[in-house]
Amino acid sequence: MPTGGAGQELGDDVEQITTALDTAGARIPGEITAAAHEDLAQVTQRLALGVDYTVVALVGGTGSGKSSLFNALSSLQFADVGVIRPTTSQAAACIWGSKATALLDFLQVAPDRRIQRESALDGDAEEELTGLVLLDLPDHDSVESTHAEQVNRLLPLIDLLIWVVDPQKYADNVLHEEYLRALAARHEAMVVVINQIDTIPVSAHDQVRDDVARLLVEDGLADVQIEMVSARTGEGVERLRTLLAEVIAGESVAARTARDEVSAVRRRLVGHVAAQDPAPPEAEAVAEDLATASGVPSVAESIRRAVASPRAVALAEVQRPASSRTAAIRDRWLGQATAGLPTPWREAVVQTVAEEAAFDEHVWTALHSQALPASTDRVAAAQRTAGLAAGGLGLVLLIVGAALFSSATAVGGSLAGAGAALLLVALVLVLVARTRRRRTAGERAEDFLHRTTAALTSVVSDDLVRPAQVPLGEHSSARAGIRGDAPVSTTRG
Ligand SMILES: Nc1nc2c(ncn2[C@@H]2O[C@H](COP(=O)(O)OP(=O)(O)O)[C@@H](O)[C@H]2O)c(=O)[nH]1
Ligand SMILES: [Mg+2]
Repeated sequence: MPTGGAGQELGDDVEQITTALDTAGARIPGEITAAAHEDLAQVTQRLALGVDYTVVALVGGTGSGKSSLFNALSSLQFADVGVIRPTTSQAAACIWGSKATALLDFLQVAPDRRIQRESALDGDAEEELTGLVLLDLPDHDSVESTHAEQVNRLLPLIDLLIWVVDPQKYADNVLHEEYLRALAARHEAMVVVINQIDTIPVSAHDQVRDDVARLLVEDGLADVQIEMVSARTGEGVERLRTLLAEVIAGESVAARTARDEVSAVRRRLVGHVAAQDPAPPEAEAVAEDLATASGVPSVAESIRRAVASPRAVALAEVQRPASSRTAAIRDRWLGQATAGLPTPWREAVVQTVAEEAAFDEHVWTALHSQALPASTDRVAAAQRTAGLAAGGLGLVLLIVGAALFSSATAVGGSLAGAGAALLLVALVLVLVARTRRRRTAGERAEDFLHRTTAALTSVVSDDLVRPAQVPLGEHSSARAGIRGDAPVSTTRG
């Protein structure tokens, strides 16, 4: 098989879909998977024959000049021409550029009926025909049942059917042959070649062509191209070779068929994966919902107020959320984590995450195990106590100093001064204590909120997110493989 090209690409496609089916496993119904494998096996078979060839077959009645044309097109004297043997009972093949062994084996062309056109010897002249497999088929009027079978194998692989007629007998052996009509009906890429035009006068050419065209129209083959050639003189052979080169430049029927089969397999599978990969919410977001449901924000607020206050205030406690609340939060997460998934995939996700009761228990354990902080800042409390004491003492000194002022001015003045200074110190201490309490309050509330949310996040992570990642990841790669947007794993070349 030639490397690269459509064959390599389609082989990668088959591998990609096969891997996707393996990944999906039972999440795609067994009969669907089995049918897909069967279709892919057929594609593989096609690929084994090679899809980068262009198969051109010469058909027509005995003596029309198929074998002669085969020789003219290949510039070889390989096919048996009628003068030596009246009919060709065995197919012959000329191959340009490769051996096409599997293909010719499949078509039951005997090894000694194959000839290879070595492009190396021919140079550029034959380059444009590389990949061509030209077949000289057994004469259809000598066809036995074994040959009919050969033709049936061949038909789906033919890229161009060259129907050879001669100017004398075209009317009876072209269009009134059941066999040829059947061939034509099943083949859209066809050209009718009127051979042996050297045997009729040039003046009769148009007449013959018009007659054949009319008969083709009558048979519903109006679009078929007509070429006039002479295998003997070589007239028109070059035009035919140009036509072959054009067919070769396009994609082969086998490649197109394999591609269609691959697309059909993809189409049948695509409904068994989601159109989009679900995007479950982050664990942090779910943890915040759980925290709200358990009153965590109000507990944090009560911590802030209690610690900030100089008086002793009792802290609020975390409430166990109603199990219906945790169940609803779990359900909502599951809904988003399985959005658009076909049932078997959704069930796979549902089965892998923690059950309602377990989740509810884990949430409570996480909440419960978060210790509440102390409601007072000791340093701030001490600062405040010292401040109040200094304030009291300062006040006493001020009063005593004021009382002594008239009798002992100097002593009274100093006492009052000291008292005023102490009051100032007291004020500073009380203010420092208040600032410290507020800062500590903020820190402790924040810390509690943070610890609790982190604990809840790991519950959500352990119970929901992480377990679901397995089936969701498998779905994602199966989906990509089925749709054909997964990166190709094999190395090319
Ligand atoms: N004059 C002339 N004779 C031809 C031409 N092509 C084939 N023949 C002859 O027609 C006879 C049958 O040719 P052959 O190639 O064996 O036809 P086949 O039975 O279709 O394979 C042979 O005697 C050929 O020499 C042609 O273009 N001109
Ligand atoms: Mg022949």
